[in-house]
Amino acid sequence: MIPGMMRIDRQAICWILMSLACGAGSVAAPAAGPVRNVILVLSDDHRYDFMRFVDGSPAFLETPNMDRMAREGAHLANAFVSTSLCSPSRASILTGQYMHHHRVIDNQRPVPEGTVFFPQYLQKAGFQTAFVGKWHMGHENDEPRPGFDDWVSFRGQGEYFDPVLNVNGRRDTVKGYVTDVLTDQALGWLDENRAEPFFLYLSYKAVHYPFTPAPRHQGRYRDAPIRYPDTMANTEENYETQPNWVRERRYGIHGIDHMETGAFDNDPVPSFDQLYRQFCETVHGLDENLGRVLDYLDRTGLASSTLVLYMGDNGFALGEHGFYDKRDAFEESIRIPMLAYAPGLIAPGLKLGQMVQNIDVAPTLMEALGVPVPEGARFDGRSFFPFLTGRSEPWRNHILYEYYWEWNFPATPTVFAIRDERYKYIYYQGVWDRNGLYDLETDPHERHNLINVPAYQGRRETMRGQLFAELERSGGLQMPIQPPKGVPLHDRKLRR
Ligand SMILES: [Ca+2]
Repeated sequence: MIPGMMRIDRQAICWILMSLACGAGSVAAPAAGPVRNVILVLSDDHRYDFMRFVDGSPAFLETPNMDRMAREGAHLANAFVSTSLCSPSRASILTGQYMHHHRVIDNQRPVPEGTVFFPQYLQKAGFQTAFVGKWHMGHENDEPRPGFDDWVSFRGQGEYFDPVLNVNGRRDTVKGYVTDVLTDQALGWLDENRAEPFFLYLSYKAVHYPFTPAPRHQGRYRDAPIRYPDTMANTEENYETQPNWVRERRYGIHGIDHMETGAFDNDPVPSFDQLYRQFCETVHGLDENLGRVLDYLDRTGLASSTLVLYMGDNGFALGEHGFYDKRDAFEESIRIPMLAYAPGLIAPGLKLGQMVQNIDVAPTLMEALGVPVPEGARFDGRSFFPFLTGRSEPWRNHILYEYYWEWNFPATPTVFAIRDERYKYIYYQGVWDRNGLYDLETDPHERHNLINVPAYQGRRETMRGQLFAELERSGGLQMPIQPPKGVPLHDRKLRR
């Protein structure tokens, strides 16, 4: 797209600096990793289980390309975020750090100065880098960010149709459906920059609310039957053991009784069924575009030298616990879809059960590309690359989760959680009635909170102790308090 002098100059300077660092007369060797190139594909709010090949996926949903990635590559079946919100999770992907380190704590404020994104390391190592799509860290700013030779983005959430794209500093309206448009931009960049090695970050707006399918897919699942989650109904059985805030969230914009309504109690509530089907139709268009990327790699021969990692930025509840959002630490919120595709490197049909997280992506992709982690870089995550190539090594047996209460969306409290392969302990800062403890094996829908069951007191104490010890060691007990900014949404409405 922009073969400009800027890039050439920057790369040339990098090579000179690297040569100097290696001693007079020597030339730094380009990275020689297991793969030459990486395409990181991110989607927004795509649930981990809304891929047809996954058990529990809606039976009518068609995702042939995600199915293909799983069949011909790897499915990371236990992938999680460390915080379930767009901007903080994106910052964790790009820095390899927990939110309590990178300090992108909400969707409104810009990234703190001095933040280093891992594509900056790739750039220094001689890779061509490009960003295409939704950035969403700093709401009003669509300007190029550090780490990318080429840049295509838009402000904040962007639009589903005819987006105004900032292409390397120049704004233009591009006609079309945003998922198609972003794929066009990404493939256009590949066409012009096929000189390897490269790193392309393709970040889709889909499936974020308002779920908007491509016109060609509108109504595709019009008559599809919906299987409602077990925990969706407003019954005592569903809420008896949960903290009060869980039931209360039903009555706000992140609950199914008032989701996405206007400011007044009597504003009409959209049809849950229709939203559910539109979500699926939007996923279908996302899948179709993922297929365009895979087909391009096959057609050009790049497939043999390129790793494609597909993932979501956070989960999304569609009725579970009466919720219609993310942010919380229940499974639908913290799990993400993740697929890796690299023919010749990743064995077809590989299914990985290790618990991996968004903070692992940066070290993983750097290892894939053979770029050493620079001294002074601080990754909280670890590379899971060895697992993709069939190697085994010791791995974590639990993950940490954090979310800070937001002025603008007050229904969900501050959350700290620890999840191992069977149990999850959730601590709510400032909530007085009860915390959470779930046995995911006997209670996968997290309906029965065991926090006050005497037989589980030992486990509760142990997990809480471990959670706070690890947070303290990591510096995660210093929560930033920001001055309120923007409008707090009047979340609580009358019961219906
Ligand atoms: Ca998101």
